[in-house]
Amino acid sequence: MNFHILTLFPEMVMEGLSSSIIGRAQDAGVVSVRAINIRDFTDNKHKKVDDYPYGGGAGMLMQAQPVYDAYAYAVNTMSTRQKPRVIYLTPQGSVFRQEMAVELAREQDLILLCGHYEGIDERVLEEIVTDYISIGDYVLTGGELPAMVLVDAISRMVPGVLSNRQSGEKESFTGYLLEYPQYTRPEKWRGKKVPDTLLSGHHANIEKWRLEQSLRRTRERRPDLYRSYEQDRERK
Ligand code: 58G
Repeated sequence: MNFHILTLFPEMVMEGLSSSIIGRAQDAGVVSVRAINIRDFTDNKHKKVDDYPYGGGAGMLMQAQPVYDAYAYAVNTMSTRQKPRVIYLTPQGSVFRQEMAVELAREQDLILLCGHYEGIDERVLEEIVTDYISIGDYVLTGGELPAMVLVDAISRMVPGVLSNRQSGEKESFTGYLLEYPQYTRPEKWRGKKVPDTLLSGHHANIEKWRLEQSLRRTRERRPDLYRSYEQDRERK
């Protein structure tokens, strides 16, 4: 999986994705992340990339020209010949979900477009964007954090990024349910014991306990997900 991130803050995304599991996946060559600085592509002699919105209103907009030229550079320097999907991170997109991470992990290349200021001139978006994605219903100062969220969530669904033991497969099957609570040593901490079932070694009982916990936790914390889970079961 090759990510190409179009941004005004290349150091921010490269640093954020260089540690831990995603950093290791890059070292291993399973994932690559390249940040392309939109400012490097402006035709403006003062390196300006923004201007006032027609019709008035607050703030500035990123101009079409540098965004388009950065995009063209990304496509022309990619190994694949096919046209890649281009994701614009915006509060006006579809809210990102695990199933989308699974689907996007099958692509060979993805271009992520990060906006700043009050957004980007609509004409270049119409020209290049294939998917509008939001990471949640709030507004941020830039698309970089959402882009990093996508790179992380998509990368961990790419074969070879997680070890077999931590494999991301299960999530996609369990689908609508939250994870059960987990415990590690010591057996007793501040007077609180690890639940007996988990110490019993009785695997069928452990599975049953975990499912019950997942159901209760989902019902209490995410009633919306719980309803989807129930509806999904009714259909089967
Ligand atoms: C309104 C304000 C429209 C993604 C800003 C567009 C990006 C939140 C998300 C913007 C983002 C999210 C400029 C800054 C997009 C542009 C960017 N904020 N919820 N802000 O995924």
